[in-house]
Amino acid sequence: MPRTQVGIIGAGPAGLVLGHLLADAGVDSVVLEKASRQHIETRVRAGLLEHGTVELLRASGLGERMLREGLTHRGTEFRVDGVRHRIAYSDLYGGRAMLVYPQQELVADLVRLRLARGGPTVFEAEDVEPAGFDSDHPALTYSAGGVRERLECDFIAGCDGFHGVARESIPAGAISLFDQRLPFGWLGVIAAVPPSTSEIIYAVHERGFAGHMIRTPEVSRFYLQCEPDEDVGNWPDDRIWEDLHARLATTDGWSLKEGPIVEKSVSELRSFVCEPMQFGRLFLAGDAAHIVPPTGAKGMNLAIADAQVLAAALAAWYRSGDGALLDAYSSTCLRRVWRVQEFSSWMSWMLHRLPDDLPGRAFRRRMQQAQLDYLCGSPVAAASFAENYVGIEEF
Ligand code: RFL
Repeated sequence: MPRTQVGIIGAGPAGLVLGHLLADAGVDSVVLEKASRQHIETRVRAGLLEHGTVELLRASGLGERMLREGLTHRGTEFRVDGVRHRIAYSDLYGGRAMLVYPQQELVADLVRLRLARGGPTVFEAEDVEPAGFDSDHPALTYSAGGVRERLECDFIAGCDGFHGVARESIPAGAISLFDQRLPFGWLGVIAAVPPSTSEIIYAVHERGFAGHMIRTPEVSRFYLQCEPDEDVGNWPDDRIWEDLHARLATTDGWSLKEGPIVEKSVSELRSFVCEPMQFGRLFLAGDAAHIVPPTGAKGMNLAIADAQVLAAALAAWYRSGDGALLDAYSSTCLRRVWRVQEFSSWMSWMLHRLPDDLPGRAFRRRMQQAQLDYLCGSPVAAASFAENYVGIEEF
């Protein structure tokens, strides 16, 4: 019967970083991934890495290409009705910077390094089923190449994202789910054109929020606020460019470069947390346990932070049999998770056009204005933003 110490479901940032950190501590793992290697290495998602995430990847030798090719960022721009306000977050937070590096490139690096180290990894693992995690003998069953396999392990790490099986397999009464859907959607657009900015832009406009993110020197990422259930067919390329031009326009002659749109998709803005992030010997990490609205660019960073906490706890257990860190895993992670939820929610409510039928809309509208005035006018408010955006070290 195949056996490993930690069975990891999912080869996203959480599962792959966990596998590496465990290997560093001499703990074996097997990663079971539903999708193909090619699929996960080309799936476009996040791109902004907190200072702490970068330092972790650097220290564990996982960030060699990231450090070479990633783009260092030290400030961001809030564009309010055409007027620019730059927040130099690096200066406001001890010189710490952010790094722009596409998630799929990081995943590709982590897979390549894992395979080079001989880390067992099964791609296209179908019908993964966690079992026995309420006992000392958990197991994962799955199908590979049409054959049903069973993998015995000491622990299961559910790193299989929001739609995975791990959280679903926990008895409903054993966890509490906190779910909040925001009345905003994002049309995400990727265009094959160099960015028109050297720093990320968050634009507040009467038509709705617009974001100009950066991925690589050749490719630009844009977001346009839309309805949460918007049909992407409502957004032909011409309309996208027209709205980007309008919402990102400035009073000082800045211009937007256009190029071929290579991808567009709609996602709703949603907050979700599962408490606790553990049941028996099954531990949830990353999007499997929580998702945040993308506004604060935190999801991948939280996933990697969970992996770091879980790896340290498992390493301690294998080293000395001490389960204290494992017992504290959920509460340790949730402290950071809720801080990030609050920050991401605050940013989301501040930056989006409020739906016409939102109760108390007129009052909320004035609250938004007051928040923006404070953020753009007060160094103390800007410093608080900087600490949260770059990632609070102590959490
Ligand atoms: P992932 O990356 O979803 O990986 C989970 C993996 O598990 C696999 N899987 C299964 N494997 C086996 N059996 C099953 N039954 C399985 N079910 C699923 C999946 O195929 C997948 O490979 O979760 P992880 O590791 O927790 O990482 C989380 C991040 O991917 C996510 O939080 C971020 O992408 C969120 N996010 C952003 N985060 C940031 O930190 N900065 C950003 O700028 C940022 N921008 C974004 C984002 C997410 C977006 N989406 C998904 C809407 C922008 C967008 C558009």
